[in-house]
Amino acid sequence: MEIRINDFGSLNGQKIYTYTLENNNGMRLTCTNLGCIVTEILAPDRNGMFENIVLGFNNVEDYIRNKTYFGALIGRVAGRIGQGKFELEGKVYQLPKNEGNNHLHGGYQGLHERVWDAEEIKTDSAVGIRFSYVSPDGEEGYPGNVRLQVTYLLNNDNQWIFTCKGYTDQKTLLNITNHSYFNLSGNAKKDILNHELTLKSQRYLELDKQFIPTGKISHVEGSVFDFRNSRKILDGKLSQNGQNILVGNGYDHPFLLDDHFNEEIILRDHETGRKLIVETNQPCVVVYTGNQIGGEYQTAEGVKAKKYLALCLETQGLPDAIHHSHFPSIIIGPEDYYEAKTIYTFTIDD
Ligand code: FUC
Repeated sequence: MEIRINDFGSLNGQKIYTYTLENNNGMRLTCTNLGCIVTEILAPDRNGMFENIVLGFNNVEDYIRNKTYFGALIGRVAGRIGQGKFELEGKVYQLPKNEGNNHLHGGYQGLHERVWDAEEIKTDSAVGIRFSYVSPDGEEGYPGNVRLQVTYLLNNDNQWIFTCKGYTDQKTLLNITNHSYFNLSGNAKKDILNHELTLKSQRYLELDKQFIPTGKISHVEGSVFDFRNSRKILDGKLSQNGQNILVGNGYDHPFLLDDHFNEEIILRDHETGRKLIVETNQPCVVVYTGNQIGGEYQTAEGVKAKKYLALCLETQGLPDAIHHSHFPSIIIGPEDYYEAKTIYTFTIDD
């Protein structure tokens, strides 16, 4: 196992590096100190061929220019906060409205655009990086000095283990995710419409026209939101369900997870045999099928941006939780701390 460090450019005078973690099976995960972005994951197909299975860019400028959040750490609060406004301890906070009338993914310069400190980790069974950052009181409108520690480990079981710990000196909101866009075909050769997804989830959140949860929790039974026995992403594209049409003919929905650390999320590409298992302590996964990907940019492999080029499996708390008292709370205070953990296992279908 080894860690290789390379120059990746700079941002406002701060040096940006890539850290390539490689395990004994030849699997590789590359990340950077810019926004804890995962830029590349090389995983084998059933013939042992290693290809990149996430979307990324090959330079810092593209990451800053294109607001796609490829592979980035998202926070302080992932997802949307209606009108960017909330009340905490009797005080009203107005966050930047960076998407229409709402706040999205931590604001204009969320955690994905911050330069983090990085420290190498080497153990008997894993290599990794521990990223740290202190988000000052008032950053992007949020209260409290928040100390964050993000760890990415790659072990010899072909697992990427992502943990995020957060401590605050004042009551605040915290809901962090990693925004990797997966495409198991390898080097984004094909779109993800034939990828098959299995979810241990009976319920999902209904969205309004601005993609904010209405508060209604719907049962998946009898709809294309039922992934309990697996289904193709294509079903969501073809669906006449108003919820699929609303988000651009696909999925951009939070699914409540019924189980944890028990293969609750599985993504498969039958053609290459690649299988990704995602397990988490977080209450939900936002399944976003790349309905908004497009524009004048290309991925690191030179693939032109287009709809359904990849999909995100964002493990997190429920979006807009601060406005819905029946959603699990995302408030943390100085007396407690935040800890999110997600394990991604890259394997091959039998
Ligand atoms: C996901 C979606 C959003 C947005 C963003 C880039 O988290 O929920 O709709 O497009 O990614």
